Amino acid sequence: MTRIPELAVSVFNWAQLSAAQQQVALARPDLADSAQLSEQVRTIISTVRQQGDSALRAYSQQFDGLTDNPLRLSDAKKRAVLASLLPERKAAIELAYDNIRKFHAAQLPRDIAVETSVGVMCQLKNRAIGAVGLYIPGGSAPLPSTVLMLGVPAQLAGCPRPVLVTPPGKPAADDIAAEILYAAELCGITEIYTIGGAQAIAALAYGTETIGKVDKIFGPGNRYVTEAKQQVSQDVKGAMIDMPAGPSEVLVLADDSANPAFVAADLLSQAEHGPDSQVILVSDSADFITAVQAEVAQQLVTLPRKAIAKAALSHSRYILTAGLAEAVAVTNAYAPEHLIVQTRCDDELIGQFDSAASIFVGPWTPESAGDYASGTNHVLPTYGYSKTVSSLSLTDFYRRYTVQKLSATGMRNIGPAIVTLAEAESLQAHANAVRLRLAVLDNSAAYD
Ligand code: HSO
Ligand code: ZN
Repeated sequence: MTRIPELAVSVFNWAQLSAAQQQVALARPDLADSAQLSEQVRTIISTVRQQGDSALRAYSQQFDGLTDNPLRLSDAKKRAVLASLLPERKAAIELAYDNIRKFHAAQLPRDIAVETSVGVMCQLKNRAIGAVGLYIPGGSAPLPSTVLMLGVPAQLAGCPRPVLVTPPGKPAADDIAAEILYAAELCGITEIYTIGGAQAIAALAYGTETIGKVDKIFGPGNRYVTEAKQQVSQDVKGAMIDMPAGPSEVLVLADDSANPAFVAADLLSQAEHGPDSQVILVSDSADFITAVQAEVAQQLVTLPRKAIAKAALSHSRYILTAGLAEAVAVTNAYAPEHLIVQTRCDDELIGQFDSAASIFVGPWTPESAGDYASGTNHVLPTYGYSKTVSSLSLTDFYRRYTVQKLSATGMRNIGPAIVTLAEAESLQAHANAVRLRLAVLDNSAAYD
């Protein structure tokens, strides 16, 4: 007999809550003790800027207990680690790589050229970003899947310099998981550094003796990494970042046609990510919520990461709604990173969601499918940002710019309107730049 641990999960009856209570029910956890955290991160960044590699080595000693971090992973070490990769893991990484590649290749942005008036040619062009830094979390669960989610679009876009950083391994800094290295190899990433945390973000953003500066930094990380990304993105000399982020989250919307064991497993798969993960169940059936609670308690006991999952579940919520329309409204108000829908009428509901970052439909679509192998990207906006920020896509690895060219005819066609608009804004120099040209054209028929 397995012992079922006590889980104090709050069940809310939505219709009985005041507007203020509803807000509390959908509130995200407060982001850490920010003033102190941001000061610590600021210090780390400025130390890396001043002292470069030696600061990285010192932090490696301080945070990871490593006396001599070589920083760059050598080819010899990479080959040795890769030789240990199990064949079934290799095959699984290849399957995931293929699907992620297929889905992202279809997102290729197209250059456009439009003649807006006769003789006025406007173009929109896409060019891959030059150097991209890919942050792969280490710690309690190294994530080779994240290498694919960042590395595949970087490869498809043709970014000339993809750089991977990941926290050092144990007992030696360059003991990096073979799965991470194989995923990197498939994505054509050769520059790999064994550094993590805010110091790795600082090194990517500003460069050191060993690590060349990058233009944009991608990938998830802990509070320190997230804060460091925020700080370097606010400095013109720093680097751009992919998206703002908070702790990972899932909302499951299910009715009593769903399988409580499936739903419980889906909630737990998110809960095991970290103690601050958010897990929400919204259902119009009280009996179903009770059944899921029992399943969660039962499945939890067998999980190796039960302590983490339990911590996450302690601030998860079960919300009972009066019907599915209300369940959709609650979901839209929360704006989840991941939304799992398991109801009798999934297809009717899908069009009604206006703010989820990634939607998983029906009993055979766990979040794990998108986390690993279906092809969609698992780097997603959290913390309600999905109302306006999109999931990571191929276009994030490009910059867009425009090109325009007016012929003499084009200038004749739109010049007078430009003069009128410039005068309306009292910007005479703007008007003159056009007037001078129109005068030349007026005096000569030689221009077409
Ligand atoms: N659910 C995570 C991604 C992930 N899950 C990686 C397993 N490995 C955030 O979307
Ligand atoms: Zn996951």
